[in-house]
Amino acid sequence: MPPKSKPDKPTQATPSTSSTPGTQRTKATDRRGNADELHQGAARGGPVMTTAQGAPLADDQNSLRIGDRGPTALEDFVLREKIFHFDHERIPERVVHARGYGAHGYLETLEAIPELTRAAIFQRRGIRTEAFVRFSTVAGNLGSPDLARDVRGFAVKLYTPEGNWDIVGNNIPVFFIQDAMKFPDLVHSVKEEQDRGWPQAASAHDTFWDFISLMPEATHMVLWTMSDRAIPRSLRFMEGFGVHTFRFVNASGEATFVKFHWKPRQGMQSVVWDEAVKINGADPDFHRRDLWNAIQAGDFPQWDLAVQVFDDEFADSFDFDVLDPTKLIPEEVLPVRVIARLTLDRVVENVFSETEQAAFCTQNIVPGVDFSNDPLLQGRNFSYLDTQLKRLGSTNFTQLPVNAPRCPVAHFQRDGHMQMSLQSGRANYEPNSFTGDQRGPRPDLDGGFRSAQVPENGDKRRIRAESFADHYSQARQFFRSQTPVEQEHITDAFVFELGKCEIPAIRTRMLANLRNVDESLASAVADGLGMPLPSASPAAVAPREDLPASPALSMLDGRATTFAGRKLGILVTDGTDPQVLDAVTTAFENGGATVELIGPAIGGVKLGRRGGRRAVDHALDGAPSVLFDAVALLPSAGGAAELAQRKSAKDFVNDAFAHHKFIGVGSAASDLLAAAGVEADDGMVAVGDSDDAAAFLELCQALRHWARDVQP
Ligand code: HDE
Repeated sequence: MPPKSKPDKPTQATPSTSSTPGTQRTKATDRRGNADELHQGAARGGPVMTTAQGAPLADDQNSLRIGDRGPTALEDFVLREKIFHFDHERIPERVVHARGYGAHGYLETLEAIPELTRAAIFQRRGIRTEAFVRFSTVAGNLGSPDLARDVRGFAVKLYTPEGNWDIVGNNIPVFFIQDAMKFPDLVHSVKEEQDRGWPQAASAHDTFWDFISLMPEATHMVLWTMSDRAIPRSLRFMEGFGVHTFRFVNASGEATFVKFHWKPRQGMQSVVWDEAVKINGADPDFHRRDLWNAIQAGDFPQWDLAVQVFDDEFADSFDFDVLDPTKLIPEEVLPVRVIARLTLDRVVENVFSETEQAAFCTQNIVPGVDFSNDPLLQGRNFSYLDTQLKRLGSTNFTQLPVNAPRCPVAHFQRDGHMQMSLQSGRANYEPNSFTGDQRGPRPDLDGGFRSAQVPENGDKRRIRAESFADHYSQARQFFRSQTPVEQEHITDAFVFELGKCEIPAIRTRMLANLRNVDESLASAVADGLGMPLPSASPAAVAPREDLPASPALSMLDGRATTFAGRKLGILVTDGTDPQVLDAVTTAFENGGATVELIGPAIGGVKLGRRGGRRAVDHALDGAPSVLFDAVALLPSAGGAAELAQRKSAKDFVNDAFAHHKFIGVGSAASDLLAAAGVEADDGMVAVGDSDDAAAFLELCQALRHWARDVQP
């Protein structure tokens, strides 16, 4: 029975004056206007909510009804407008890189390089250029988990005084394919299989490995995606790469080749696979939360923009074709040169308006930058512009605040869906005699964009250059440049991924390809799969043995590490010693780390030694140790005995141990360690009193205790 309505007065909802629900901005610079007006309106007792047309609302709770319990009137424009807009809230997600997270910041030029490029932002040291960066995974849908094994997109939009320059890169310096023609095939193979609709955000399935095993050119990149680079601990702790060879062009029109690198000043760090799987369950938003938290806490992530610059002579003498995006130039062969620093210092205000509507286009370059003939890059230059129209629905997407250049724009592109600018004047064509000085492009050499003058000729053919034919040598070089720990992780990843392939022939074909990379890798993967090793697949060019290891390709080899920017989780209970707790907290916070407390329940704990109550950040059941970079176990004796009975507490310790984390062990934690079946090793340090905190922090600076021998 429907409840009887009250006979007298229908309820009138009074909108709260503290909310400003209709606040909207149309210009990036219009940061406060509307909100202030609404607040002032509210203060004057005026309306706080309006329709999209601006009509003040008296009731946002109830639709317009005929009688108390009667039908809704079609006349209810308030309801219709609200539902109409809601019905159309979603736009198509990106066909790849759907899951992403963005932040604002700036690029500061550290070195003027006018001899290389005439780009305005590199003419003087100290120039600051506004930037927007969007990180992403590739294969997963918008709602997929952050810790999928995948490449990460690293797309940077620089709002320069000469227009927007987008460096749409990845966290891996090479790509799966050499020609844009194969991109739809690659993406189809990795996305959910079309007849069943799974798996989501995973390359561990038949169609992906079918395609990869049939495309030897993908081998180099899959070595990278099977490495820990594909499961970064944080978006802040990964490198970025422009991948393709681009060109710099100076004021005299002289061109050089250039490759772009982003070097994280926070250092590099990844998680292990078992940890990634568990993070995806415990916090699918792990990466976006981490970035948001860091920026909100004022711990602004930074990357150095570094370049590898080279001329035709180097390109001709280099072992591989610099136009082949499945190849890199080792830093030991051609060192990187730092020219600028990127800082991310502001989170977005609205994820849809900014991150979702951000439209990166590889074709967005500025005077002083140009493309090379890399066939993948050339194809991308079509795809990105095209895809924005599909996704954002109008050629006028460049007018959205996140996409709008910060410099003046002047052109005769007119009309189109959602034209936001008032295109005044009589003439909308060029040349014309109405617009005076602004009548056309700048004729002078210094001002306007000019393509690098490069002679081109040749027969028109569909062909893959011979110089692109070596598919295995750099894959081998990458594998051999990894530390044993990293090699083991790569092997485990291949075993896991190929183990998910149902069709044995696909696994066999991949093993045959891996024999061309490294015999020890191929046989370890075959062992892991419990399959015989097939003969090596025929290679178009025999893989080279003579490429020297490149330590720069490893994440662990000789890299300086720090615990700054990382997170310590401290397990506390009633009775925890406040002095030790405070000493550890202070030491880590002074070292630039974040400290979070985990208690048996979210209500907090009552510390020992008259320490009083202490709030905790997490309840144990919701905060597995995978969410932290290191853990400290500081329960009281009674607390430890109770935790020893709880599976979540034993898992907390077990996982921290299994994931090679450093563990600070309080004087009363032994019951818990014993219950978890964990034995002390060099990766554990006693934190029995306050003096131990510094030693614990020092240990944690190595990030992981790789020497710990644990089975995956
Ligand atoms: Fe992309 N890629 N891509 N890609 N890509 C897109 O553009 C494409 C490639 C990369 O945060 C799409 O706006 C083709 C290489 C990033 O918004 C689409 C080819 C690299 C992002 C597209 C490639 C990338 C994208 C999907 C081969 C690293 C996310 C939605 C010829 C250097 C940007 C969109 C963001 C997004 C096409 C290959 C990086 C469809 C055709 C190589 C970081 O246009």
